[in-house]
Amino acid sequence: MEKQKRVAAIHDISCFGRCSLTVALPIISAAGIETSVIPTAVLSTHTGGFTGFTYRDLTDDILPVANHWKSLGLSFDAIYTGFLGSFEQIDIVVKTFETLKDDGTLIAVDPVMADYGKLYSIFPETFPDGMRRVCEAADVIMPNMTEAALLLHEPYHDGPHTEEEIKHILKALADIGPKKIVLTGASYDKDTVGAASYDTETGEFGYTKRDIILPMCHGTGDVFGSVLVAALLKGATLAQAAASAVDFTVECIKRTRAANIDERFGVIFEEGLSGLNELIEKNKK
Ligand code: PXL
Repeated sequence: MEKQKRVAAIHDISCFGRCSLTVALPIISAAGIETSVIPTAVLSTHTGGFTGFTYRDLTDDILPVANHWKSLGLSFDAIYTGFLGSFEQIDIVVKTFETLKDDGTLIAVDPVMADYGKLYSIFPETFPDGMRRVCEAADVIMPNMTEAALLLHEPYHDGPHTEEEIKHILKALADIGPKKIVLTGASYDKDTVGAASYDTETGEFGYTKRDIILPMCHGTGDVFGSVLVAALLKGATLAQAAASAVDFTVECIKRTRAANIDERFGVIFEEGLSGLNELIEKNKK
């Protein structure tokens, strides 16, 4: 039997609302990958649309956890990080990569900070440049269109986009440092949206699109990122992994829309878990 892969997922725990660790842990585990966690903060809910949430900062615990793991000689096939709770966590997360990575570790960064043309109000204007430093240390990044614009200091506009625009953004993001780029929310016409990818090592550009389903649901970025990381560790190419992430996420959105639940409650991903490995394998062909 092939040796089981191991991921370190470094995100907050939003206790209610299905995002960050409450999504990454079940999804990556369902793909058969051991998932260790470093919680960066504990919140009663995520910050998207809820008010009055509690926030327990765990910034001071991140490096001690990493150092303890290092002392145990643990090694990781990937380190996956997303929403960072404070500016201070930026340098700490980069230090954590340095502490835990070895030659075979894939550093996957979702630069969660913005959507629909706007930086999340909880973050200072200086945050995107900090997030750019985290991306510099990554092997694969997965920004949405807004995050890409902020990382690149380029203007944002709603879709549709031209193919030249998307290729320009993918290449400019690769110039930051990561070898693999997945750009979500890339749209070439008004009815569809998808994920565009660029692997600088193979030169392959990929694109998977689906019909737009409105309104948008919360937590889809973390579902997408978790499937992407799982599929990459299962040997998918970047374009194949992005296709699995799109397929899985769209099924979650459809279920959630059909159930007509509050859009802040995250997406119904649980029903898709038992078919995740099959989906990843199907897209590898
Ligand atoms: O889904 C990203 C995310 C993660 N964690 C927290 C958030 C968000 C997005 O708003 O608020 C706490």
